[in-house]
Amino acid sequence: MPLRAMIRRTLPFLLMLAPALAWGQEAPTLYAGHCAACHGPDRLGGIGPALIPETVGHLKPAQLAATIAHGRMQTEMPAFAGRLTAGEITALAAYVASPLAVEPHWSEADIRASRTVFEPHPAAHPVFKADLMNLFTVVEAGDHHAIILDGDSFTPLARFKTRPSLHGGAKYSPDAHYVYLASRDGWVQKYDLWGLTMAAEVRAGINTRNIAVSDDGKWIAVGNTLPRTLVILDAATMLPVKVIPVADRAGHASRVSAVYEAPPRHSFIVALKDVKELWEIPTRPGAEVCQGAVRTYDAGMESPACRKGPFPVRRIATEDVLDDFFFDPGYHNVMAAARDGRPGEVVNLDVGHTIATLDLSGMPHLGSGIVFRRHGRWLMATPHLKEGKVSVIDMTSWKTVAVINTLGPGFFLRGHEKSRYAWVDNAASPAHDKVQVIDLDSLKIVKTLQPAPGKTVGHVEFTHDGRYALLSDMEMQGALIVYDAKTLREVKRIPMVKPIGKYNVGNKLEYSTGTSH
Ligand code: DHE
Repeated sequence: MPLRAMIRRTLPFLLMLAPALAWGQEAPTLYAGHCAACHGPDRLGGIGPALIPETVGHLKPAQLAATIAHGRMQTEMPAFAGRLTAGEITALAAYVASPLAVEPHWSEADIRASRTVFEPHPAAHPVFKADLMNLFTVVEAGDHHAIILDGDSFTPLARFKTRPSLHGGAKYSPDAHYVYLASRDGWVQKYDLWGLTMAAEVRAGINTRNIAVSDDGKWIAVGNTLPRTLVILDAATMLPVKVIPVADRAGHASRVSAVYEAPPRHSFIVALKDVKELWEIPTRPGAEVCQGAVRTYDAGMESPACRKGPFPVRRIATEDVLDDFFFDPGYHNVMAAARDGRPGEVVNLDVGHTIATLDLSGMPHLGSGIVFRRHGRWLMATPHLKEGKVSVIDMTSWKTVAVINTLGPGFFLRGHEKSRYAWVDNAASPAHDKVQVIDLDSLKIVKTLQPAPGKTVGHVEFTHDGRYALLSDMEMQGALIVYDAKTLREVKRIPMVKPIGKYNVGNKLEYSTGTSH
């Protein structure tokens, strides 16, 4: 057999074997003996998170090995250092980060069967006196809990257990009755903010990017990477009403990068990670997709050529795949980019195609961007995940008008209509213990704060009135640090277990331009 044909024949077999060589033959047996009871025999999760690359792939092998060796304080995860050798721990760390041999299925029936509704029934009114619009949901990732915090007194009203690995923004129902939380493992939890009790939960996927709530509060869209689906849940029952396979026109499957609600359009907008399409999914009854546009018809007027609802998909061709995106304040345009240094693009949702290119080298984290007005113009600012800089873009010309150098790459940028400052972290750099404050008029850094030397700090959210900025010290023995947003002085420090994200009800529901939605 010629050499080339031999290589072609044997390569797939060698590739199949490669992970086994990396983790050693014994890893699956070690997994079955020590991990399967909590993380599932199929590695898809149980009381512990799924152990698959989609869930743990963002961790370095050394971080995974350290977790196996030393456990996770204040969680059920025990330390295995005494029971397993260093070699066995390294093999297990490689095994749990390796792809599954067969892609798992998670059907509508699986979703339905996973749903639990908890007693008691929905509260008729809030059981507390605190201002509903100034509550915060604070995620304590360290021991898988969330806190409902009164944003006036800065005291917790409730603390409850969540699914492990919550990720992405908490989303509120328009009447502020419920908060919805998503975990990387596909669990969506519905918590009754008025009654301060868990209402329901459902597993909508094996691995989820994020969720969005429709502007009328009736539907939740869940964007998955495993399986390649977008799931629409009925927010009242938390049961699936539609499972949409995510694939382009030609049938190439794709992971979802992110899904957001565009309120004036009454639509979900979905960015796709593997194919060059952006989707718009109208949520109102009677909405159809006709000749590439969303139209709403009265009953009896529908055209047979249209893609009918519920939840028809409008496909918009894009120049590139999209990892991250951001809306203009009118929800006419989407600013989007792949996270690989190629230029970003502006997709106009009204005409349904790309209208401009964005000069965004590096790895912009557009989902973390903010919008603000400066000298009569709307500007957008975004941090970058791989470079210490914030890019400022004019939302009329789509040109980058300033680049603000920070101490190092970070994740989040945050502002508020009533504050002249925006806060940016340096959490992915050696300066991870510093946050920097940008004056939005001069576009200069005016202060660098180091509230807990050596500790990682980041993710700011303002109170509803913009008077205070709340920052996370993200360590296990961490804290929520409250600053006066004008004087930039610390006013309170509340101990918490690795607090990460915090979400103010009023800012989210009123679509504050300084925060994520
Ligand atoms: Fe996130 C939001 C993607 C890593 C904490 N992150 C989001 C959203 C997306 C996203 C698409 C928007 C969700 C929404 O608003 O509903 N995050 C990604 C990534 O692609 C990335 C870089 C790699 C990955 O692991 O998926 C990533 N994110 C992280 C982290 O390592 C962080 C710091 C810690 C963690 O817990 O995973 C992290 N991401 C967050 C937080 C938000 C978030 C706290 C919500 C921000 C907000 O204020 O709305």
